[in-house]
Amino acid sequence: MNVDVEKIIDIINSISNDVIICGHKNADYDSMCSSLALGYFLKQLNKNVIVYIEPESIHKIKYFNCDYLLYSDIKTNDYTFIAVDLNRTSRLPSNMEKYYNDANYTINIDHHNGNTTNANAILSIPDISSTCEIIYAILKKMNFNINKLISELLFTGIVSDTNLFSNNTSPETHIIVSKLLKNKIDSEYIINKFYLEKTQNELEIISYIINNLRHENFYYSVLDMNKEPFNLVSYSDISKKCIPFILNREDIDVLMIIMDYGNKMKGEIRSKNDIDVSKIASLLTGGGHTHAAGFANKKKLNEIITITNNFLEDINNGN
Ligand SMILES: [Mn+2]
Repeated sequence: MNVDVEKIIDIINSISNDVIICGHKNADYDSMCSSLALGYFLKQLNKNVIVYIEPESIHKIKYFNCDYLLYSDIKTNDYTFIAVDLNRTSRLPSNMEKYYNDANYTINIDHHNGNTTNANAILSIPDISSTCEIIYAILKKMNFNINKLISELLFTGIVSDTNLFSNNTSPETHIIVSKLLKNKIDSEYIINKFYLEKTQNELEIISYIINNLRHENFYYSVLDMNKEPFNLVSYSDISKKCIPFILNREDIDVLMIIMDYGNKMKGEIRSKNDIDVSKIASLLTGGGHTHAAGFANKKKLNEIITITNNFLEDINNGN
């Protein structure tokens, strides 16, 4: 059932069992930080809550000192499962899907197009910058004290999902950010640490893509994910820290980075024009936003290229 912010507040207030919060697999900062902010908030409401962060990502959130919120072992049978920042249950970490399916009640809070989670309560706002911005709206409406920790978490998620305020923002996003900044958060550190700073491997991937771009109706590059440096960088870091850099090239309007894992293909698509790449992603078993989307399938490379070329040709022909 689709609900609005007011209704989700009623639902959250009425939770009397345990709570498990989980974002999408290959989590980015919007997913992790919205989970932690919501977890912290529910803890203040005296709910028994745990947040699941994939083990390989836990080091990324050390700065926030939220270890006490993290999942260790799930012993409860009576719980509400809150899935954040995802629009399909297949986007959950694979070990968490059964916890979603076994939950007494499911809540989904998200901002991607085309929600298919079938959660008991779905708060889906596709035109908003980030799940962190939705969490802000919920906390604000509940008159919850947005302290420094919450401000840092929400700021980090918004920076990550908007590519440092370059896309998907609204006037409201900037108003919210200005309020978060008033809590004396170290925004310079956060922007550098979580967004601008790159590892040597990330820079090598950027360099590889720049030198191996192919062009048909769109620009694309194929990464062999079983080889270095590609297998040394997480999917979300390739997506959030490397791809925006490539998209800066002035003549690139539509960009696809195809990641070949041998047994499956994954891809990230971006556009700078009015082409809705979530439509391309849905043809390739995926989804996302108008200007940023992703997919995963077992198709051959040439099939992926052909499907995308055909879609873009249809648009060029005005169909
Ligand atoms: Mn997000």
